Amino acid sequence: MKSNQTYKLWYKQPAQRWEEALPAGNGRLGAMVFGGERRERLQLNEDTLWSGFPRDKVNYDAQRYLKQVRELIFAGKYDEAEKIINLRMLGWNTEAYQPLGDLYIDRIGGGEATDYERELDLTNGVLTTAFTADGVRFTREVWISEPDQVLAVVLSADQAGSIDVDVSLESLLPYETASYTDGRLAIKGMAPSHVETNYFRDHPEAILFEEGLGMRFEAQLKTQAEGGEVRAVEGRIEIRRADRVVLLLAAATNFESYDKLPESGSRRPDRLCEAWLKAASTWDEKTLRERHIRDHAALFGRVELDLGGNERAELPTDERLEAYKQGAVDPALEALYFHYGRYLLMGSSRPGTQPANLQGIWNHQIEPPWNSNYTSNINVQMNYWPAESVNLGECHEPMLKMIGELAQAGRRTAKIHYGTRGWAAHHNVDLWRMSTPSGGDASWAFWPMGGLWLTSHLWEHYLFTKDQAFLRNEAYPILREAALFALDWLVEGPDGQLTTAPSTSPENRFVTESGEACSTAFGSAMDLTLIRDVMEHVIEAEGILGLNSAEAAEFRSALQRLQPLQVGSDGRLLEWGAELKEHEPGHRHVSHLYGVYPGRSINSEQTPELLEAAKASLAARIANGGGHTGWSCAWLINLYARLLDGESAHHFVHTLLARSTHPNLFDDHPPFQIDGNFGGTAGIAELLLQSHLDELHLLPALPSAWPDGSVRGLRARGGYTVSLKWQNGQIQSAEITADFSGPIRLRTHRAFEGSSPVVSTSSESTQFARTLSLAAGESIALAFE
Ligand code: FUC
Repeated sequence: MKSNQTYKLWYKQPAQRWEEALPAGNGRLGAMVFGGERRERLQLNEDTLWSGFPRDKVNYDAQRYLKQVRELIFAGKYDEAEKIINLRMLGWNTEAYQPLGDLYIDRIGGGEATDYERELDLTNGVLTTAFTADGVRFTREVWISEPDQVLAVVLSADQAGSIDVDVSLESLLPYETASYTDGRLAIKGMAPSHVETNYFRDHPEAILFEEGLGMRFEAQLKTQAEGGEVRAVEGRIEIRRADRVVLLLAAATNFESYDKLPESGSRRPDRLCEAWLKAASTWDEKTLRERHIRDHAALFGRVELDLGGNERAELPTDERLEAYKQGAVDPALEALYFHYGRYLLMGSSRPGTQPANLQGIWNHQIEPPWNSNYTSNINVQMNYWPAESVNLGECHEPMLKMIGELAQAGRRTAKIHYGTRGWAAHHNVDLWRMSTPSGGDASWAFWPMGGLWLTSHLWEHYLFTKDQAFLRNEAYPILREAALFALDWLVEGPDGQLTTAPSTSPENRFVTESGEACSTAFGSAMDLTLIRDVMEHVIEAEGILGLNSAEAAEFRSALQRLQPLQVGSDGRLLEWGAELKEHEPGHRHVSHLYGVYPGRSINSEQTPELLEAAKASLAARIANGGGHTGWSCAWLINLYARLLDGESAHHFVHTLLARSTHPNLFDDHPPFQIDGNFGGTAGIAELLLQSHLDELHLLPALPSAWPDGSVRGLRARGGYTVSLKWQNGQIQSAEITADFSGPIRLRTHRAFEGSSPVVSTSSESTQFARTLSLAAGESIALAFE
């Protein structure tokens, strides 16, 4: 197994806890593989298995208070306004993503295991566990196939007749088991009709089961053994003296659509499982494996990052991470983390599946942290930050589809809660596309801007693909309605400018005059940035599509009157519309810096003063302890990349890995939350290539920790694929392939054929740029002088 460790996570012992197990997934079906010697555990997930059912969560009372709350805010009575919001204008929490069950493989008889190894090979998506017992070498392979929609476990041994195992399926949810003489095993179960938030353990029945309301699920397993005997006994399969065993598992729920009660539909999990198992069984094991690898490698193999220094790959990943924490220099571990982020996105988000939630698709708890939902005030967006740039554009699809569904569901929310046109979503979303505010506190729950932020993903997908049909038919209508919501949400402030009220800046608070912590004011920088962006995107989209709607004129005039971002007396960017003292100066959210990243409206070319203010805000946040959760740290990497500060960015790459990473390289908020993995992956790409300012900036912020390296296959806005090589911190070669014909401006730190030096207001080093024309499909290699 030890050959080519570059793309492997590997360990010398089985996982003792869940965060040491290794993930497999095909976007829909997920497994955490523990690699136990005596007892193998595969903890299983299916991405539609959630608690709850479609139900109306709007708060019909909310709008009654809107006018009064606005008046209080403009009178400076922020805490009074917030009390009313908390009491009257919020809603209920989301439902929770559920664990499906566990597949156990118990080894019967035999002695202690030695020479143990387990690994995950990112290149082919196959997990392998191997050990020796009683002189026999046992090997187990696991993969989850996207084309065949099954999980496969292959048990083999180097001596005939040595496989003696019992196979069983269990679930934490109520279930029944059936085993069949032909070696089939099934569990049928039911999800809770509701999981109530119960952080304080004060709810006597937080997990509720109601017949007809909870979703149904089923998992079926099929056994194929060579040699030996297979018997079905009381809920388990006994396999004795086999030479080789293949277990195929399929799983499904009766979920059909976010707005349909599963029980009322016609989707039969049993039939789906049977059909998948039947179809997968038509392939022999070798073909099944090849079909999986072909599919996996086609996506995974598009990008290759080499940051050098691969010596430490000889260490097991947990020991390697430990050494890194102690100060070992290991750029190849950072590259592995990048590749792992790509693997995780492929594993948790494929066309037709649900989007990656707070834990991707991997969850073992009925009451997971924050319901393992879609948190849309940073987290679910961060999950998709790398999607386009690391060349996994199709993995973005589930997110884009969810935004479309939210745009439907969010119309009632916008109308009933706020009396506006368009659609709105708030900071928490679930399988049922909840778009209303959650319960709790205004600081997180009152944030009708979630939908606006989400729409930036539609726009970005267009920018990267230039897919006009997508823009016309999918993105534009949703963007337009989001902008209509924004238009109606804007109010005239006392100074006559258009602003937002009530307005929060995700989850931060300020101190009121009476000394209380409060989150509700007007005109937060993030609100204003998101509103400006969405209106500009609609106007731009109309230009591209040759449309000229009446609303676009309204958007234009609103943009003229929109309150601008402001710089405070200490040179920092104001987070709210007035200069307010922060309650937690090192807060983990840096929402006011949205325009630096993931947005682009704060940049050195167009808004240099705001950029300076953003830098000052960022420095102050960090000086006060900011960036302390995994995702928060990952955001800092991306921000510093955009500030062209590779050294600071790398400092946070290091912090993310050293402080916020589990032994299986899952991000640790704490607890496990997958956004940091994706944000880290996006940040590493952003250090090597940027394209947000209508040009390709090659190696914009290369950290000195990566003096020599190469990257192949990154994507840039405009439809470009880019490969780069560098040595001693200097770019050596660049190859750019264009999907479309047209001009392209290139920029980098070293002169190349035909380039001229660039005078930049903010960058400290000289850069060189040139505009050239490429034909569709054409590749060019730059020659450096
Ligand atoms: C946001 C963050 C928290 C956490 C939660 C899931 O509310 O502020 O840190 O990540 O989402």
